[in-house]
Amino acid sequence: MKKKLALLTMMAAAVSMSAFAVQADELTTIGYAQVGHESDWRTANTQNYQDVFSEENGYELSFVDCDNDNAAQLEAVRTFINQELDYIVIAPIQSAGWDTVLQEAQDAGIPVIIADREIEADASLYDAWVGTNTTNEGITAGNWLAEYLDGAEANILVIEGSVGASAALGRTAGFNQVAEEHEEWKILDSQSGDFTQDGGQAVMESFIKSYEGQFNVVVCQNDNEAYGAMDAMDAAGITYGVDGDVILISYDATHDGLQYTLDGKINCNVECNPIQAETVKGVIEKMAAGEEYEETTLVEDQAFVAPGIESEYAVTMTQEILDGRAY
Ligand code: GYE
Repeated sequence: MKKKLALLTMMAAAVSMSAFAVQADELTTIGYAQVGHESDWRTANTQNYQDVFSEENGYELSFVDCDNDNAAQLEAVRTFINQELDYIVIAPIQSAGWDTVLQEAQDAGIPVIIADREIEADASLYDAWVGTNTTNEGITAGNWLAEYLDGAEANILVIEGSVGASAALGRTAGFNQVAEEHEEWKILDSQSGDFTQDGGQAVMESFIKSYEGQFNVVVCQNDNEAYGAMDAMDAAGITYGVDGDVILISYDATHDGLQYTLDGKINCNVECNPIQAETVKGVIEKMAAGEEYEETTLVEDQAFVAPGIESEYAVTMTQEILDGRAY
């Protein structure tokens, strides 16, 4: 009896293995060259891709954390090409330098979707783009500040994101576009904090050494930089937020960033939505079915302000809003 049972068990295993093998063959292979792990935003974005491009959803995700290393990202894309994956998704660390590797992917017949950030490459070199308009985010931050200051003077310090990243370039360009309309504003300095908390703290410490007592606005191009700037200002006894001497503006509107906004520590937080994988999956599914698909999909953003602030450009934070956030 035991022998028969063993034989039946082996046969069942063989059937399930062959079924698995068939299933494995049917999985759509996706290469995702991710910027890195520099921020809470990035963590949320990575988790979103891992949740959406799962085996149970019919995908095999080859995920590479490129650790904000541009050479590593180009190498990851070339590896995807050599592995002949079905689709390649790139969240580009840098805006520049993509033409050659995109041509290689196109020559290999592998569709490429650029996600999150933008690149300086002809649109004919990739198949679709899904991301946010960071220039508009900068304009929103500037418009809110103008509304909040209502003609008052501003001496502004800016902690920029990673050098060469479209998210930093866009937010800087958008904010500066509004700043140019206000002769009562002066941008005292603008330096990169690499989208990290350590970077934000180091730049803020340097700013305090150079400009203590001269500034009343700090703009951080993401929440993690804002946390670092807050630590530096706390250490220097500089107050910020709705009850402080310094107006603090941040971007990303991640959970903790919105908690600080709800608490009045951050005056205005301009959202940049990291939940983009479902949209990318929708584009890929249309490509696979040979259907028309959107070559450009803008992920909607909004802005939030601390309680007590009413704004044409932003929503006033509440606990209910915070509790309802996806990230
Ligand atoms: O603002 C930042 C992340 O590319 C929009 O990169 C993204 C930016 C985001 O590190 O937190």
